[in-house]
Amino acid sequence: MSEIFKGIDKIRYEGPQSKNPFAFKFFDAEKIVLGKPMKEHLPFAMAWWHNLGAAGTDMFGRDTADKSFGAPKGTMEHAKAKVDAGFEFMQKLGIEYFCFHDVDLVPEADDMNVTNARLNEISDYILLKMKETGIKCLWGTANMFSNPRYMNGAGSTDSAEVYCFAAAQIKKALDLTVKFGGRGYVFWGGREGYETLLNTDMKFEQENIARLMRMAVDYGRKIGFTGDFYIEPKPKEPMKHQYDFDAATAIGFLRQYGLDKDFKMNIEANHATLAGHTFEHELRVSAINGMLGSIDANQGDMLLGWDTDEFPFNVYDATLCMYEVLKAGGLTGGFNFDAKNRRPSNTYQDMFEGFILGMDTFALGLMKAAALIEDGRLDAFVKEKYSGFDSPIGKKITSGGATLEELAAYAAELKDAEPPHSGKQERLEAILNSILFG
Ligand code: XLS
Ligand code: NI
Ligand code: NI
Repeated sequence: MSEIFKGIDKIRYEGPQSKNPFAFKFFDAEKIVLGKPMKEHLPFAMAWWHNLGAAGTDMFGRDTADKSFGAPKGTMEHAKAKVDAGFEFMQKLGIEYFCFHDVDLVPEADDMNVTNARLNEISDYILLKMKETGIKCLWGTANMFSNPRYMNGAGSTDSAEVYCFAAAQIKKALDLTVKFGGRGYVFWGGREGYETLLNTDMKFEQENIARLMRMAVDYGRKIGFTGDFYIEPKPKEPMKHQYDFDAATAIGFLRQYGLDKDFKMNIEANHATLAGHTFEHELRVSAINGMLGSIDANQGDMLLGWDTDEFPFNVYDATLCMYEVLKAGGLTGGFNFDAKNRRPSNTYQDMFEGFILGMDTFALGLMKAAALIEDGRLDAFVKEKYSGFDSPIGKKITSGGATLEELAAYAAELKDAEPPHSGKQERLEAILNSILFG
């Protein structure tokens, strides 16, 4: 097999002063941060669909990039060329994981049995490459949103037959995930939502989605899948309203249907902002509920209202993300770059530079978040902020032993409460800046 990305060698760490576009400035895999090498804090993954598939087609124009990798598109030869390209790419960047949808791997046939036979063939080939290189699978998923049969939903469809096809795809994608030893299995419900309530039985649809997830858990556990199932929340796009709106909504859904022991969240930065939240908000909500699983590391554009899937370069966001991750004790999953080059960035070099940018941004975020924790001023402020609850009356409240009557009597005795404490937001933001740029 010949080299595909000719002229690009293994990407190495050269340090912040380097002007070499094909070197890491901040990601230094073996560098120890808070007692662990960077690469263990940051298990990066390549998204098969964007990196090996997306070639620039948008609503207004065709491909701008050549992702044929020397083979005609829509053939098994091309599917194999993508495997070769993907593994060469990951090896050159030192990326240890990949994520995939079933239909990212092979061209989908009209007959599902043919698609499945193709999946068997390609997964044998991928497995070989995995053994050869030591590269692992972060998570797998089934694409239940592109095929027109899912226009009314997959788990939320109005057709029992379509529902069976969704089940069949999940079954196969789980087989593949287990075959690859994947750490997780993702549900992203792109078509699980509605356009108008006038034609929608929301309760019926949500119950059916839960049944499908339950069947997936039962089957997965039966075939030896020990990893986590993930919901990847997103409020909208392609549907006007998607049921897994945000982490809080998805967690409530999982608890309602008894799925919370098997599922965690896969939080995507750009989905958080579409939901009107910050990335760190979604991470905190997941973490305090014990459900922070994995991350789709990308970045949106606040001037645009859709999922632009950009490579992350915003160091503030990456720092605040890594602050949440470190405080939560790390991820059980990893950092999947669910990101693609901008349409005019259409060369092989751009593919590498996108990942270098993203990996360096998260490496910076990790180091800055570690510095914030070591500095301790933010933690100390938050601790002090609630210290009024260390008083006898405060302890009575937090231990759950207080009654309304008692507290009302206490307030009546005081006549007036102490003056409210300053939130000191500006001081804390200044600390953040001094750690980032000091
Ligand atoms: C789309 C989602 C998708 C999932 C996997 O917005 O981010 O790419 O990560 O189906
Ligand atoms: Ni995603
Ligand atoms: Ni997305």
